[in-house]
Amino acid sequence: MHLIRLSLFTLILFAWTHVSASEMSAANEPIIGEEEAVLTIAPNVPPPITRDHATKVIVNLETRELRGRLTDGVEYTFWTFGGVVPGKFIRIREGDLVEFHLHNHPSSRMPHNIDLHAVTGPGGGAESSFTAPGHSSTFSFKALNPGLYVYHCATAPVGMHIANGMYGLILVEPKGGYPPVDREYYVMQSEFYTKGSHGETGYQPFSMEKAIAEQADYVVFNGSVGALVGDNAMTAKTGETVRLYVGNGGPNLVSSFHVIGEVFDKVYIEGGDLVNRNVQSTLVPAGGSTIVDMEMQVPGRNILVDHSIFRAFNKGALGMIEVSTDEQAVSTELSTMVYSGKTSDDIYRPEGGAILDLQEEPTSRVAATQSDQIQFGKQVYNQVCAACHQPDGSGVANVFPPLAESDWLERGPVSAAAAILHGLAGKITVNGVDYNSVMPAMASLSDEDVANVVTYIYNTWGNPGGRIDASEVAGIRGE
Ligand code: HEC
Ligand SMILES: [Cu+2]
Repeated sequence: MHLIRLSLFTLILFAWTHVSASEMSAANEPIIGEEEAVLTIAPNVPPPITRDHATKVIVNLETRELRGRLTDGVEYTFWTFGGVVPGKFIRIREGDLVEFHLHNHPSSRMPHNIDLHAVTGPGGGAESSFTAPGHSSTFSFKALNPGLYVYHCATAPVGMHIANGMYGLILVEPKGGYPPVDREYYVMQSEFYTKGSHGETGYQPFSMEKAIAEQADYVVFNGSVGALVGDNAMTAKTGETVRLYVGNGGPNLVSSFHVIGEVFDKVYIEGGDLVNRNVQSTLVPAGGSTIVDMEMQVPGRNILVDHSIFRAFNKGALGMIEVSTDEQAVSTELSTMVYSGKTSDDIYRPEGGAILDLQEEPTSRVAATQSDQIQFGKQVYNQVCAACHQPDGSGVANVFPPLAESDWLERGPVSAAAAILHGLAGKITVNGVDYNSVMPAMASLSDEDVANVVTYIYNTWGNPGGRIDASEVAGIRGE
């Protein structure tokens, strides 16, 4: 009895030490030899690691501030890791000891540093790597966790360093490696905030205000508009498997990463171990990553987008994978079975034939009585005014003045109608509170609509009553 209990105890003890030993093994694995890391420029990825042991890897990365093309006709001063945006791709193996050398080019105006999300240690290396222009810093770390990680500059103001292009990816391959694929590419999304609006030509400085407001002018893959389009497109042949190492530098936006015309066969969610299958769009957080695998069965152009779709078609978040037919491969026949292309174009005649004319809703309602005016005016209010002044007329503190019990309305319906037609700007006082903002002119509203909405607000929320009609509004419009 005693003996059994003892052996049970040793068994548990053995299991416990065994588990913790395998957890610790990345830290304890002996380091054999030394090599210099091969760093690549996007969309290229360094070759897979074939070593079956951990080694000491030397990484040399240079920060540099360079003027370059953001889109055709638009120049920007990029702050870079390795002279490129996104920064150069680093590939190591789980258990490796990395000796990291960060060099800040003498022409830099700013100090820089690096926070690698793969690092276990304070600031991900940020403190130890803080480097003045014309200096180099060295620190070492052990790659304990496999996966795909973002690195970025973390020098204050951090947001500004990231917004200017200081981010990239480091891949820590698991001990056994990832399953092999035919082609691997590096894609990194990010946004730019410029003084001028999207497309405004010339040199564009960074806009801190827009970055804080998260109003991106450009959302791009690989550092500029068109970096993965046309001659720069990624390529593959039918029947091949393509893996994308995808990162999001942000600084603010979360990407709804999607490839038009493909389904991700596998997604290594957030760049970690967990594999999801058969995914259409996958989220890539700012400061996060994902790995996606696709088999390319059908020839043609596959378009990479952030499926927050205005970013793709209006701000630049577009890329391409051109898939050409591999004539040798049997897959040609297969591909036409997977997708036929257009096989016919016929006339469509629905039964009954006649197409109903859509009766257009009258935009403007002519009201015979004051109570009709109030009723129609309420609809105009809810469609046009409520967004700012709120459905109950209470306004928004310090921004939009109230219309409910507003003493400003003592000026009379003519003033209110004029404010709607011509807009209202500059300081006004409503119920003792100052507002200094702008109400846009809403001259596209018809005379009836303006008359009705003014009559509505004057007869609602405890306001003094009164009315104005369309002919009076027409007179104010002409002023
Ligand atoms: C885009 C937001 C916006 C919309 C839409 C808007 N307003 Fe305003 N409105 C304002 C702002 C801002 C002011 C204060 C302007 C200033 O500070 O000079 C204002 C002021 C007013 C005032 C005078 C101040 C008060 O509180 O009595 C009236 C009356 C008014 N709006 C009526 C309307 C009506 C009616 C509509 C719909 C037809 C409308 N507004 C739509 C933003 C808006
Ligand atoms: Cu920096």
